[in-house]
Amino acid sequence: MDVVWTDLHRRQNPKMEINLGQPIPTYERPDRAETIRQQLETDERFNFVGLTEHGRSPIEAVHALGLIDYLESAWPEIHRTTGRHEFAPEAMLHVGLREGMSAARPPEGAAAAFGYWCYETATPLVEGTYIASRASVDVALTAAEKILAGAPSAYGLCRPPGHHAAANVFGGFCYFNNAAIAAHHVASTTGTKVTVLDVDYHHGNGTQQIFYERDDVQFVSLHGDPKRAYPWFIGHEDEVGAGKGRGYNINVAFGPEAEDDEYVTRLAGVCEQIAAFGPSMVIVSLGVDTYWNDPISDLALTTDGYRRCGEVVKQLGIPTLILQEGGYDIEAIGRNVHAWISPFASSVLQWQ
Ligand code: SP5
Ligand code: ZN
Repeated sequence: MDVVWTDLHRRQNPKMEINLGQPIPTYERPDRAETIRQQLETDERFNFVGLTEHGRSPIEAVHALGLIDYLESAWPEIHRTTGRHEFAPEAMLHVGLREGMSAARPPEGAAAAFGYWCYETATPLVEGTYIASRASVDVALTAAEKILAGAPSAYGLCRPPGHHAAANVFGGFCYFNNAAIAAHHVASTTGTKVTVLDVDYHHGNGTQQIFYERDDVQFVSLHGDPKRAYPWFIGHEDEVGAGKGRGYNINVAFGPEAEDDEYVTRLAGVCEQIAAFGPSMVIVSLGVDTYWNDPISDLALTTDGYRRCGEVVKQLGIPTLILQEGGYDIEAIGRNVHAWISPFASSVLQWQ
């Protein structure tokens, strides 16, 4: 199986995030991707390939032009006006701020405009954020094209992750929504249906928002209940899609400490809904922050549980694109990703 990889991810190297009001070392670090790469390199079934550049247009089909322009151009001005090497927003556009009034306009200065395009504090800009984020999208699109060319599966080692980035706003370690951009690219270029299956611990709020009113892209997310987990305000089970998208958004919210058996059972359940939808491709937003020892999450999956998850999704028999999202126990992230994608690497099953 092809693994799409780039070392440009290393350009995304912020030092901090704000946690409970205090700066702490960020959990979203370059060694996450390096550890996954090293683990997969030990298995000769994985074939590492570089990215193909796809330009801005697949991103423009999903995200606001203003958001893309902001990420492309803000850094030099922020660096010049603040002197900082890393920058996070001061004020963010809260829904109540202009209640009953016309929509807000972005302020002129790039530092102040940060809070117009970003909704939280753990997603800073550094000099290389844009180039790394663009490369992460290209990793996803390059892997998608392996499948469009006939491969039964491919893995894109995306970093930074993407699933918290909505059409008009970024956050949650994510800048561009890699999985959503790949899903729209596949659905729009082939005219077929696509499912995004998000198994990161955190609800894929950005992907849900982007496809909420669409019936050609089904979004399925399994995650910690937003009653107690980031992103807090979205991801409830009664969010089922709207307009012609009604019925094509499926949320499964877990209580704390859910273990392999419960998780695999509920994953198998949603796989029946995926099979009923009948997509030409399943795009997995793969987070392994559901691991029992993850430092920021509270589910209790094991490495063998990830292998079982991969088996269940593979049993669908649908071409599957797997894209990396979260996972913050860096000691375990390599073997957990390896366990999840391993069933797809087995050529014996691929040709059945
Ligand atoms: C892609 C992805 O996994 N993004 C996750 C972003 C989560 N950011 C905020 C998490 C807040 C967790 N606070 C718990 C701290 C436990 N020490
Ligand atoms: Zn996550």
